[in-house]
This record gives sequence, C-alpha cells and structure tokens, in this order.
Amino acid sequence: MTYYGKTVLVVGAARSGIAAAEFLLTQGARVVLTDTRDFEALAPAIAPLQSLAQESGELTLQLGGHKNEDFRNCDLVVVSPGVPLALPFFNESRGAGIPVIAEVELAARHLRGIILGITGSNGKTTTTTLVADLLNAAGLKCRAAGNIGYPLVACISGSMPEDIYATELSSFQLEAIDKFRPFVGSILNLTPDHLDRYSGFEAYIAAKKRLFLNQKASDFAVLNADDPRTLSIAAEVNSRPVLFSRHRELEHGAFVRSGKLFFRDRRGEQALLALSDIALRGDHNLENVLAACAIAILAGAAPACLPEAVRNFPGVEHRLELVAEIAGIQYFNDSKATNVDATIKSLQAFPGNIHLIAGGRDKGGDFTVLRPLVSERVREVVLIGEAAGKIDEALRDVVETSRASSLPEAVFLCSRRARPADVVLLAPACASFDMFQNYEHRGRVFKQAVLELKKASEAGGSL
Ligand code: UMA
Repeated sequence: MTYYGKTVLVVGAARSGIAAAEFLLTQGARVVLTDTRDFEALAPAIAPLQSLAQESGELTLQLGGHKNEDFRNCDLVVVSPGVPLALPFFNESRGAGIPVIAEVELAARHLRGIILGITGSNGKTTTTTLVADLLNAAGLKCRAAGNIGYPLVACISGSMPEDIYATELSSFQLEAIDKFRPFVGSILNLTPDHLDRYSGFEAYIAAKKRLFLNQKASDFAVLNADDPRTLSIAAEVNSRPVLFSRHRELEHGAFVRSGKLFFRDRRGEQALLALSDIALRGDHNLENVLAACAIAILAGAAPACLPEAVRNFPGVEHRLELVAEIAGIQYFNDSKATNVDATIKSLQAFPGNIHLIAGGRDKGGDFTVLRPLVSERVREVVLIGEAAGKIDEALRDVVETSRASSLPEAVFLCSRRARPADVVLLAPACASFDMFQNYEHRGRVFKQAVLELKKASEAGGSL
C-alpha cells in the first residue's frame, strides 16, 4: 500500500502510535491520531508530529476520546498494543471492510532486514536483549526492538537488507498482525497472564500462537521442550521446530549436559559454553540463555562467538537486578515480575530467607499458587497496592503478612526485620498501574528507596 493521500487512523498516541504516525506522515499519509487522553497530556509527544506535518502528510488530532466516524472514514487503522481490539469502535472499521493492523504489522511491511520474533509469558526482554548482544558479538548487525520499549516501526527509516531485528512481541501486538512473518519465531513459555484482557488462558495462548501464522518451511520455530503447553505447538507450525531444554538432550536444539550447553542440528553437535559462563541467577534465566543461543545460531551467529557475549551479559534492568547489599542483606529489584508465574520464578532463584514485596494491580492472577514456595522460602510478605487484600487472603495462613501504604515504606519495613544473609525482593505478581506509571517507574522507586537506606547506613544512621 502506498500511503500518499490515504487516510490512516492511528489509535493511541504513546510510543507505538507516535512512531507509526511519524512514519505515515513521511509517506505522505493523512494521519488522524486519536487517544482517550487530552491534548494537554499529550502535547510534548505530539509537537514533533505537528512540525513534521508541515513538511509532509497531514495531521488531524482527535484527543480526549475516540469518535465512531473516525473509525469508518479512513483507509487503514493502526492500533497501539495497549488499546483493546474488543472496543466497539473497531466494529465500525470492520463493518466498513477497513483493515485494522498492529504497529508491528505496519513495521514489518516496510522494514528491510530479517525479523526474529520473541514472545512468551516471561523472559522476553532478557532473551531479546541477549539475542541482540550475541548477534552483534558475532559481527552481525542486530537491534532489539518491539515490546522491549522501542517500536519496530521506528526502525524502518535507515533499515538495510542485512540488518537483523530481535523483536520482543506481546500477545497484544500479535492480535492484530496479518502478514507479519518472522524468520525465527520463539515462544519461551506459556503461563496465565493478562487475564484482565482475555476471556481465558486459551484465548491468550491463541494470541501468542499467531506468531507462527505466516511462517513457511524455510523459517524456524524455537520452542521450550520443558513447558508442555509450548512444546505442543511444535506439531502445529509450518516452519521447522527447534527446541531448547534444561532437562533433556535434544535431536535438534539447545540443551544442557554435564555442566555445558550444546546445540545440535543435522550437521552434528557443538559445545557452546559452560553453565559457569552464565552470570544470571535462576533456572528461568538458563532457559532464556538456551533460547537466545538457539535463536542467534539460527540467525547466523558463529557458536564460537557466544561464550564471551554470554559472560559479559549483565542482565536487564528490573529483572532480578541486585540493587545493593546493606548490612549483609541483599536487595533485588524484579519489578518486571508482573504476573504470578514471574514471581514464582523469582522466588525459585533464592534458596530461602526472602522478604517479599508484592502487590499492585491484579491482572486476574491466582495468588494461591504461590503458597508452597512462599511457605518454604519466604520469611514475610509486605503488601502494597490494590491487590494487597486479595494476596493477603491467599497467603496469610502460610506466612507472616503486613501492609505498607507505599513502596518505600515496604522497603523500610523489610529492612527493619531482615537479618544478615536475608534477601529483600520486589517481585509484585501484579501490574504497576495503580501506583506507578509503569513497571520501570516502580523499579526506579524501589531502587531509590534502597539507595537511600544504603546512604543512611553508610552515614551511620539507624535503618
Ligand atoms: N489509549 C487509547 N484508548 C484506549 C486505551 C489506551 O487511546 O482505549 C491510549 C492511552 O491513553 C495511551 C496509549 O493508548 O496514550 C497507550 O498505548 P500503549 O499502551 O500501546 O503504549 P505504548 O507506549 O505505545 O507501548 C506499547 C506497549 N504497551 C503495552 O503493550 C501496554 C509497550 O509494552 C511497548 O514497549 C511499546 O508499545 C513499543 O512497542 C510495554 C508493556 O507493558 C512494556 N507491555 C505488556 C507486557 O510486557 O506485559 C504487554
């Protein structure tokens, strides 16, 4: 599609929508940008688009709410991931035969280069970042993009055929793809998440599986052999399945044997690196490394380049990030643990003595599944946010619980009760939007509170 003179409705004016509008304006489109937020809230983000529209395209703003007629009177709708497709407005477009596509679909139609698509309930950002590091270490040119925080559409300008895009994808983005086709697609794991947006776990899985919708026999599907829900997808894809496993040797894929990681394909087996090369904590991170190695090799990385890049990989901010050690107590920021399963993985990374800070906006999670691990490894749970009551109910007969009115207060309470060799862990099992702008903001507030404690402790002040 050429966009010159075409009317394109862009729904949502945050990172995805602004980047999509920018691309479309440069293509000479008439962009209608709509958002439920008003002009005052969006002015700084929209200003660059207004100046761009003076040179190319045409920009109309429909802010402070959406209008039915905008969804009817256009040639194409580009939707941001955070906007639910179930909104009745979209029926106006569908009824008029107007395509509704995700920002990543728009991006993939115009991007030059190879797309690697990485999704799953947990570990997406770590794996995506590591894939990009591995490929760059192997002398290829790879950029991490997508749900990681950098819209894929923003990569179009300047993209070259030899470029590789390690693209983190959410179920939200995959809902509205049409022809999107990754050369390597990977589902890392599947556990219930976003049940506030989906009718159930199956609907969420169906959205994730769309990753493989357009793959052909020359593409690859990298899947977790240790996660039965994910493994079962191998039988459904049109592409070539390549598995990864922590527990068993595989005919084709990445696995662990005698303290080493291996990759095996038709040509034979290669030792990749030693488990001791992996600095990241937790079994889930071993899975992320196995997946990343498999994806990178399929995308052309020479295996010999992998060990050094894995050794140098520090992990990603807000994912089991060690913030500080104060008086023998370690403080970990896992603000990205936004669902129950991620909190389980976080708890599994420590043998015990945990002071857990949890709570926030409930995404329909079942907090009772935390009970066995919490009773085994957690000394106390300090609860914050909207879900505090629900989590308290789920856990209070297996662990000591208390409430805090803010995250810094929760940090302070833990610090008072923790002893040397204990761990204070922020792993909320919830979304952040009740108290923070996003999980990054929540992580920063946690880190700030910890660093203030550290300063006070170094100054000899009481904790
Ligand atoms: N809005 C409307 N109408 C609505 C709902 C929202 O106009 O009915 C507006 C909001 O007022 C806001 C905009 O839409 O201005 C928000 O759009 P968005 O939530 O898609 O925000 P973006 O900044 O474009 O961020 C999105 C992803 N956000 C979500 O999926 C919720 C980012 O993932 C992603 O990094 C970014 O695109 C670039 O690709 C974040 C995320 O939380 C990290 N993802 C979820 C997750 O990882 O669990 C899926």
